[in-house]
Amino acid sequence: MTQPHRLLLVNGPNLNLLGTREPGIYGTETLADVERITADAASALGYDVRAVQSNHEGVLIDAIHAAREDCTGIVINPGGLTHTSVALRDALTGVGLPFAEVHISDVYRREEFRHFSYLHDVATVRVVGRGVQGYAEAVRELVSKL
Ligand code: CA2
Repeated sequence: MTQPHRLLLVNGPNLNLLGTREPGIYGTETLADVERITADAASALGYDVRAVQSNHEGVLIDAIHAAREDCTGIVINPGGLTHTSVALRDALTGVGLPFAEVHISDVYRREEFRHFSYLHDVATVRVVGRGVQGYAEAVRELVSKL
């Protein structure tokens, strides 16, 4: 069987608020912009993207499980779950797909509680503090390793 040329893009809690508040930290682009930037970067490399955003951990975990069927990699910004969720880590390691962890802001220049990531040692690629263009960088770095 030929490999699917598809990436799953996962955005976690509160990222639906992008572009509406905190522009000094997250910029002025919206979630729709993030999804377009990611899809354009993927398309240039012959990949399409299925995008999911949810404020509910279980919805994210179900989407990650479903990616086993038809995706070759995952680009994920887990939002605040980065710093709290063993369950999200277990979902990502459980499906075994290579994944890129993205953070729009430079979490290492923010509060101490944002410095730890439950994904840091299992992510294939990490892009931190590069703004929303970091999603495009993540696609390119991830695809280069697939
Ligand atoms: O820098 C990132 O991308 C984060 O993953 C964003 C999370 C934060 O908890 C992480 O520490 C770093 C928060 C996403 C919330 O996004 C908002 C966007 C606009 C307004 C309010 C929240």
